[in-house]
Amino acid sequence: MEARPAVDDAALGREAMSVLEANWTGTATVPAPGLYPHQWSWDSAFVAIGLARHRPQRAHAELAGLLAGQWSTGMVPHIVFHTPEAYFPGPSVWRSQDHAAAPGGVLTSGLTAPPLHALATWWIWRHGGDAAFARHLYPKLAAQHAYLASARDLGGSGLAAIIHPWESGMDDSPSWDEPLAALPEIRYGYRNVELDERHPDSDHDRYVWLALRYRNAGYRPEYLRDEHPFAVEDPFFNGIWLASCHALAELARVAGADPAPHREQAERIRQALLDRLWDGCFYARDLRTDRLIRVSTIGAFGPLLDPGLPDGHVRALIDVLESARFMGATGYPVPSCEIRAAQFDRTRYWRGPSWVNTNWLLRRAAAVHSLGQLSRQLTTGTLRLVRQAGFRECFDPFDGSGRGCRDFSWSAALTLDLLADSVEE
Ligand code: 2M8
Repeated sequence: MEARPAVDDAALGREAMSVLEANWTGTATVPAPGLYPHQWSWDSAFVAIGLARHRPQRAHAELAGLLAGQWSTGMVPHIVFHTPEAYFPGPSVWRSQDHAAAPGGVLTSGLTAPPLHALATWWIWRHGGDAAFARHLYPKLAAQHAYLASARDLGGSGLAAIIHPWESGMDDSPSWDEPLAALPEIRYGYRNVELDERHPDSDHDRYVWLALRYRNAGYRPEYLRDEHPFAVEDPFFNGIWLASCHALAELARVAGADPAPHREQAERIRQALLDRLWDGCFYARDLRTDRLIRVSTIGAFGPLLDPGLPDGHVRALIDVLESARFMGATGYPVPSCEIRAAQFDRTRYWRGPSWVNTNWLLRRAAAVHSLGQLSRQLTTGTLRLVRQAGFRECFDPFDGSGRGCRDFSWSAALTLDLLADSVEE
C-alpha cells in the first residue's frame, strides 16, 4: 500500500475539488488527464452528481456539454470529442461526421453508455438546482429513453440491449467473456500502449472489430437486431435505465409534462428484468444464444436502484452482496466480480477491483430501500479507500491499494457527494 499523509474531511474535499478543476477543459471534465482526454458519458453524469451540491452551474455545464453530442435518434454517445487530443479509437474510427443523425460541429463515438443522465439531472434539481435547467434537459432525456426503448429493445422484451462491452461501462467484466469468445479471432495489431495492462490483445481487437462492424453497417438499428454478433441484456445497464425512468417521471412534473409514460416504462423494465434475467440472482442474457451468462458480477445489483423491486428480490440480492461472495470477504467495498468465481482477478480492471462509482450506486440503492447500516458501511469503506490511496481509478478490494490512473474524476466527484452525506448522517 502506498503511503499518503492522513487527511481530514475538509482537506479530502479540497483535494477532490482540485482534481475536478484540473480535469476541467472549459467545456467538460475529462475522466483523467492523459489516458482519457475527452468527455465520457456516464463519467460526466457522476461528475455532475458530485458537483450538484457544490457547483450546480458547472454540473449543468457538464451535462449540457455531453448532450451537445446527442444524435437526432436520441442516442447519447459514450464519448464526445471536444478536443483534438489523441485517443484510440478516436473520431477517425467512429466517423460520426459522415452520419446524418450525428450532431454537426461536434465529433462523437457511435456507441452509448449506461443511461444515468436523468438520474444525474434529477439529483442536481433535488439538491436545489435550477428548474429551468431541468426543463431544458427534459426533452433530450426523454429522447434518450425513447431511443433505448425502440432501437435497443433487440429482444422485444422491454429491456435495452448493449451491443458492445464498452456500452456496459464495465469493459472487461467476465460477463462478456462468453459472447466475446464466440466472435472470430481478430488480429489488428494496433494498440494504445497504455491499454496493454488492462485488456489482453485478443479482447481489444474484438472490441475494435465490433465497433467497426456497427459503423460499417451505418449505425442502423435493423443491423443491430438482425446481424450484429454481440447483443446482451445487462441487469446493470437496465437497472440504471429503470432508476432514470423514475427520475424522468419526476423531471416531467417539473417540465409540465406527463410523468405516466416514464412510470409505465419503469414497470415494463422491472417486469422484464424479473422475467428474463432473474434466477436467484440477476444475470446478463446473451441474446445470440438466448442463455443467461452465469457469472455473478457487481452488475447483478443494478436493479436494486429500483424502489419498486419486490422485497424478496431485494433481500436475496442484499444477502449475496453482504456475503463472503462479495463485500463480506474483502476489507473494502465492493469487488466488481464475486471473489469465488474462477474469473475473479483482484488486479484486473472490472474483473475484481472495487470502484467508487459502483459503490456510490449501491449506496444509493441502499438509501432507496432504507438500508441505513449498509449505506453507512459503503460510505465509510469508500472514503477509507480514497483517503488512503487517493482518487485512483479503482482499488484492490482486499488491501485497498490504488490501481489504474490517478486523479480520476468520478472518484473525486463522488467523494464530494459522500462527504456531504456523511455530514448529514
Ligand atoms: C473505461 O472505458 C474506456 C472505453 O470507453 C476504455 O477502456 O478506454 C471504462 O471504465 C468506462 O466505464 C469509463 O467510462 C471510461 C472512462 O473513464 O473508461
